[in-house]
Amino acid sequence: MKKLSAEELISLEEKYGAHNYHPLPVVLDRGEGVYVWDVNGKKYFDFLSAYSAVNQGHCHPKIIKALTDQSQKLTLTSRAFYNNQLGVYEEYICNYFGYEKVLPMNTGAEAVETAIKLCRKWAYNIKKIPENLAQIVVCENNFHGRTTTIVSFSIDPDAYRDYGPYTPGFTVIKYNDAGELEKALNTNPNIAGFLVEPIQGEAGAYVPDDGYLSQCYKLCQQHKVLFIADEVQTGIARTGKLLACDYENVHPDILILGKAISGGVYPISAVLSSNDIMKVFQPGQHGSTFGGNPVAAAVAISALEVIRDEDLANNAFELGKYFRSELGELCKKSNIAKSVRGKGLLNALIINNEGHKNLAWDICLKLAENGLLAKPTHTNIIRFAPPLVITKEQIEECVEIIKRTISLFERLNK
Ligand code: IF1
Repeated sequence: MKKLSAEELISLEEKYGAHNYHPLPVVLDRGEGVYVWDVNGKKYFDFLSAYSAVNQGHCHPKIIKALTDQSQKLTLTSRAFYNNQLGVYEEYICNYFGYEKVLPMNTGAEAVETAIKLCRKWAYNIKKIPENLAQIVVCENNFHGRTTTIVSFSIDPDAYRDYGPYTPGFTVIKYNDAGELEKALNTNPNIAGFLVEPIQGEAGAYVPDDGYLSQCYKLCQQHKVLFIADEVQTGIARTGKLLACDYENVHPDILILGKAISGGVYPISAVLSSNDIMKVFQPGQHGSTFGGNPVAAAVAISALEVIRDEDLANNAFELGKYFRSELGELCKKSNIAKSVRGKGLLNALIINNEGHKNLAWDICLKLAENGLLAKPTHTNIIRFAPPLVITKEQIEECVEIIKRTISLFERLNK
C-alpha cells in the first residue's frame, strides 16, 4: 500500500470526517516518552499530552505490555459475568486513592454523568430531597465533557448552543468564590452536590486561590452536600500531587477520574466514593458495556503503578516550578508573553494578542516548526502540559524553544 503524505492524510479527514475539530497541521505516526514524530520523521516535544491523558509518556513499555498481554487473553465479558481482572483492579484503585468503592466507566464525560446520577440518587434516597427537586451547583467556565446533560450547564456557547432543550437541575455560580457557594447553600435546601474542577482546564489552567477548595469542602459538609471533584484533567500527578485536591487535604465525597488512568492507552474512567453513597446504585440501575473490562483493568493498574514507581507527582511538582519561573522571567521582558500560571505541569501562558487576534495560533504553528507541539485555547492562551516523564534537561531545551519562538514575534510586533 502506498504511503500517504501529510497533505493527503489531512485532506482525507477534511473530506470524510466531521469538522468538529481544527487541529494543528501536523500528522503524527509515532510516540515515545515525551516525543512524537510526524509522518515525515520530524520529531517534536509533545506539550499537550493529549490533554493530560499521556502523563506517563507515549507508549510506556510497561503499560503497553499490560495492554498486549491482556488483549491476547480476554478483552470483554460485559458485566453480565465476572472476570479475573476487575476485582483486583477495583481493590487496587480504591486503596490507591483512599476510597471504599469504585464504579468503572470509559470516558470522562461518562464518569461525570455517572457522578451526577449518583449524586441525585443519593439526594432522593438518603438526603430525602423531594422528587425531581435536587440541584447540583456548578461553576462558571466549567468544562466537564460533551454530553447533552453536561453541556446544559456550560456557559460556553460553542459547547451548548443549539443543543437544547437542556437538562434542568443545575445552578451555576462564580468559580473561586466560596461566598457564592455559601449563598447558594443558604438559599436553596434542595442542593445535593457541588461539582467542581480543582483547576479549570479549558479556562486555561485557571488556578483558584489557596483555601478555596477546602472552604467549599467545609461548606458542603456543613450542609450535607456532596463535594464532587472532577479530576479528569488535574488528577493522576498532573498538578504535582496525586490529586489537585491533595494540596488542600480535601477528600472529595465523589472523585471523578479519566484520561491518565490509562496513560492515554485506552479510554478508562472511574467514579470513586464511599460505601454509604455508592450503595444507592442497585443491579440494573447504571452500567456500561465496556466499563471495567479486563483490558481496562490491567492497563489501569499498570498505568497507576508507573505514576508511583517513577515518582511522577514529584517530578511534575519540581519541573513545574522551574518551568513557571523561567516563563515568568520571559514575561517580565516580553511584550507578547503577559503572564504564566498553573500548577505542576499543567500550565498556561497568557499572550497579549491585541491587534493580532490569531497570535496564539500563529505562535503554536511556529513552536511546531521549532519542534514543540502545544495548543492554544481562547485565542490568547497557550497550554503547556508535557508528559510527566520529562527530564530537567528536556524541559530546559523546551524553555529555550519557547523563548526563541516568542522572540520572533516580539520583533514582528514592534
Ligand atoms: C475535547 C478542554 C481539556 C475535562 C474535564 C471531563 C472531561 C474533560 C475536567 C471529559 C475533557 C478534554 C476533552 C477534549 C478537550 C479537553 C479539554 F479543552 F476541552 F477543556 F483537556 F482541557 N472533565 N477534556 O477536561 O472527558 O469525555 O473527553 O474523556 O476535545 O473535547 P472525555
